[in-house]
This record gives sequence, structure tokens and C-alpha cells, in this order.
Amino acid sequence: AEKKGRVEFRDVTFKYPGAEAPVLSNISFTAEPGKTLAIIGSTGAGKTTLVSLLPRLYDVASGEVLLDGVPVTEMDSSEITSRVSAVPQKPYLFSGTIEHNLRFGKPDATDEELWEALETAQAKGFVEEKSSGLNRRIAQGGTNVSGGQRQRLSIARALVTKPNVYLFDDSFSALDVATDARLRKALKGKTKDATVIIVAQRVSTIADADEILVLDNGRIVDRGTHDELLETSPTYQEIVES
Ligand code: DGT
Ligand code: MG
Repeated sequence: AEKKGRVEFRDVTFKYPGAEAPVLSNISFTAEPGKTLAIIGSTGAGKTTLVSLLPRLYDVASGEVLLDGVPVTEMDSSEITSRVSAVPQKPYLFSGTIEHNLRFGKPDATDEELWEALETAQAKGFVEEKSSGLNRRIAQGGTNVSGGQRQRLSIARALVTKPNVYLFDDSFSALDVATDARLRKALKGKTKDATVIIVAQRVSTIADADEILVLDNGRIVDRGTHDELLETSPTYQEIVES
């Protein structure tokens, strides 16, 4: 069967409600199942805004966002959420057990599936270290766990739903470089058939992506692989050197 999860942005322009100027202009790209698309760019470039348009946190001003050829504006929100899992830049954990937090997108997931997701997200040791395990309580907003642990639990939550598309918004930045590398290697094995879109700060996080979009001031200024961009993109070179 054909893999699902093809994401296409066609000449997308977006303005926040009430704002004068667009924060995204003429964004066009395709992200394919089985591949990783990365988005990099300075703070305020529009990366979070861009990834928020697929799960329809906002609707575009002009252009189209399509999932497997269907405009997301023509899809049920429940269909989008079952097929697209987003790990937000500031992941949100709610008051309840780890298990509750992990089952959020898939209430009927088995314990085995939860542990598998935790292992991939490099969060298994953290959950095992207390005898309460999956029943350990998380405070509202996840204030009793560290930022890196919040990110890893949020990644595990996304994995549990086994979506067609993963959106990781700066999900690896709170991790040390070694954990980041281990996590992404484990993820690769588990997301082979899915479309993976990664927003990143560190070039090392995305150097092996199939395609990298360089976003600046709401526009895609360059695109290519890491090696291509090193040759052709002054903006990318600046990020590498920073
Ligand atoms: P980051 O996470 O600091 O690396 O920055 P990005 O690239 O994720 O930037 P983003 O998409 O959060 O913001 C792009 C622009 O849009 C920036 O000028 C701030 C503005 N913006 C972001 N969120 C909102 C919002 O909710 N309302 C309004 N009016 N503007 C927003
Ligand atoms: Mg952001």
C-alpha cells in the first residue's frame, strides 16, 4: 500500500489575526512519507507558526496546506489529530499520572506500547527510576519534571499515537548532544513510514535530514541538503558558525 502522510504547502501566506504584516510569505514545499524535512532559521523567523498550520491551529490567508492531497480545511479536526502528532516547542503535561499523559492521544494504547514509546524517547530510565513507574504523578504543567524530561515525555506521547506525520518543534534543544543523537537514531527506526518534520536550532540535529528549509523573516530563503547548503547558503553558514 502507498505510504500516507504527504504534506504539501502551496504558496502559503499567513497573518496573525489583527496583525498588519504577514509572518509567512509564499511558503511552498513537500514533505514525503519515509523522509525527514527540517526547518531551521533564527528566532522569530516563523518556524513555529509554519508547523502550526498543518494541525490547523490557524488557517492560512492564501495558498493551501494539504495532507495526502486533501486541503486540511476540508478535513475533520479529529481526522487531522489522529494522523498528525505535534510535539510543541513548549510541551504541555497535565496534572495526572505519566500513563494518563501518554495515553492522551490514544486511550486504548497497551502498557507495552507506552514502554516502547518511552524507550524510543529515551525516557524509560526516568520513568523506571521511581517505583510508582507509569503511575507517577505529574503536576499541572509538568512543573515537577525538568524541561528535557517534559520534552521526552511529550515525544513519547506523540509516538504512542503512531501518526502518519510527526512535527517536532525544537523538541531536542533541551537535551544534551549525546541524548539528542541517541533519541534521533531510535526515532528513525520507529518512524520509517511516517513523514517527519523537525524544527531545530542546532545544525547537528538536522544534518542528516533529506531536505532542509532555511527560513528567514517568514520566507524560505534557501533549501537543500546540509552539504548543499554549506556550499550555497550564506544564511545557513551563519547558523552553522553561531
Ligand atoms: P523561535 O521559536 O524563537 O526560534 O521563533 P520561530 O521561528 O518559531 O517564530 P514564531 O513562528 O514563533 O514567530 C514568528 C513571528 O510571529 C514573530 O514575529 C512573532 C509572531 N508571533 C508568534 N506568535 C504570535 C501570536 O500568537 N500572535 C501574533 N500576533 N504574533 C505572533
Ligand atoms: Mg518557535
